[in-house]
Amino acid sequence: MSQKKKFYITTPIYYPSASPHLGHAYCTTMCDVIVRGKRMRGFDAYFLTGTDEHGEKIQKNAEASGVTPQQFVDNIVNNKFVPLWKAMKISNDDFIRTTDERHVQTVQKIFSEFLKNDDIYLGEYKGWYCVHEESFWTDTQVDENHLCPECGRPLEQKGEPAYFFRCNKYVDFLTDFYDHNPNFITPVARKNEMVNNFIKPGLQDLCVSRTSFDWGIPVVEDKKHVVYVWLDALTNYISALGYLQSDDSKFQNYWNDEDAEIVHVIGADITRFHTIYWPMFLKALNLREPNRVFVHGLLMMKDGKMSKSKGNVISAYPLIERYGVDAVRYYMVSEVTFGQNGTFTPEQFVERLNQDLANNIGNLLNRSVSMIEKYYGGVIPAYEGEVTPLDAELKSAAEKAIVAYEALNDDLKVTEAYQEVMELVSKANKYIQDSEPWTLAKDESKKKELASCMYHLANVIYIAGMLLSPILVEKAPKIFDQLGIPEELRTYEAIKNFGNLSGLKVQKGEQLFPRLKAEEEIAYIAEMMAGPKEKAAA
Ligand code: ME8
Repeated sequence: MSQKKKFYITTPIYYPSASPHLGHAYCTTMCDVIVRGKRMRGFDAYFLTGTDEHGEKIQKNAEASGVTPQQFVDNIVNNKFVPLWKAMKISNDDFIRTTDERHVQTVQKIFSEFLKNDDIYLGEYKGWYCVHEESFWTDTQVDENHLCPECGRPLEQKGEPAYFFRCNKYVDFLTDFYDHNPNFITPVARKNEMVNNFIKPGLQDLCVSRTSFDWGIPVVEDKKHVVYVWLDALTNYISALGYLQSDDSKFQNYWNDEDAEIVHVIGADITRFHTIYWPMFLKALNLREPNRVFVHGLLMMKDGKMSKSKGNVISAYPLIERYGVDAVRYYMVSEVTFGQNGTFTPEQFVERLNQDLANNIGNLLNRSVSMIEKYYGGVIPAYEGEVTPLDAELKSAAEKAIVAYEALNDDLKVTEAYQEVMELVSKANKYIQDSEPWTLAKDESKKKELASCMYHLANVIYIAGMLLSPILVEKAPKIFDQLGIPEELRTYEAIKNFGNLSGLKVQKGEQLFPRLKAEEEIAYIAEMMAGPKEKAAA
């Protein structure tokens, strides 16, 4: 049996009602950075994303476009989502669509199981319904203006026969589960919101079927009903692994094993569904719970949340085209602390790339490779241990950075983990200033110090390049090329062994992180935001 630690990470499955914007790309990219980090460290990691294709809203959008719902979602998924993930270099292992037959069958079997066990009953639903959010709200959650508490749109009163999931049967389980798993919902403020806003006031049974539209998974036992979208949608996390299907080996490997770490990454708008109903469904199925639901913040624009109606939606494409995918990935990880809200501005985008990539890592690489060429004909001098106190300090900082990086990443403090790396890079730049290799080079008696300085610089860039490789998917290999790192040393385990690089031949290549002309680029992005252009699918 494999000894590798198992790790399963998911994004929300997005609605293919329109093209994905920078916010969707943000969530998917953060998950990609996390999973690449885990794979790099030797985990048996599995990454799922996909699309949530049923529901009234999609049906209405399709009607408005004069196509069938299936044609409508096929078009958006194949021409917008899949190409964007390819362009962002997203390394998902699977892409689940809720219209996939495998998913449909699993949902129907789960529904039948719930009916059989009396977890679901037929009743009459009356409530305030938001078409946009596809959720009902109770009287106590809606104020006198009858606007959706989530999106602010007008709600409609609706009544219809519907099946309900007996939430009350599982409330005690849930509160007990929260108590015993304090990290289940992170950041913790989100847990308090759930308890105070939904659980304490008394949880109503959840509507799990609808009859007023038919774009959904039919309830086998009662064909007038389609499965209401949240039971359908949440099930994706296990249907994609083969739960209740003939081949459930992935389910057994990544879910049905208490030692597998399972993480759902979501935005705050869907916390209720993932932290209240999903654990209840799993309990009713007698399945284990995920380890964590990580609620990330929103990427906003200066005038608030990105939304089509505001016309402030920005797509990742034009940014990737102009600045490269690594720049966009790096910006997302570094600018917005994972778990907090952030605002996209052209000024901060350009500033971030210039400060961190051009001035910090780019500068360190250029200076170091140039000096190794100048003083040693491009050959990294032999590692002779730490010759000066400055060498010792730098090496110790590098070792500490690796340890901190692992711990922060394991705790999903992704932004902080990469800040550690950039701090190491800053220290290496300062080390050059403090060591003054140009002075050492003039002094015959300082040959040892100069060689050691060059060696330490190369080794620290190597470490930083590896730690940044989950973000800089294109540039990290080019950093290694410039340092002349052979394939067998391009592993995470290898960087833990300081002193591997003696005698390697560096090779100055293209400028990997050119400095952007701030004014020009800020104007360019601002113009792009004013009239977002979208690249047609390749
Ligand atoms: O809610 N900034 O799909 P959805 C950051 N189908 N992230 C953002 C964002 C922004 N401005 N806007 C959206 C659904 N997101 C359901 C999910 S899961 C079983 C079903 C991200 O297309 C964020 O992760 O509305 C949010 O939770 C998700 O997109 C919502 O995507």
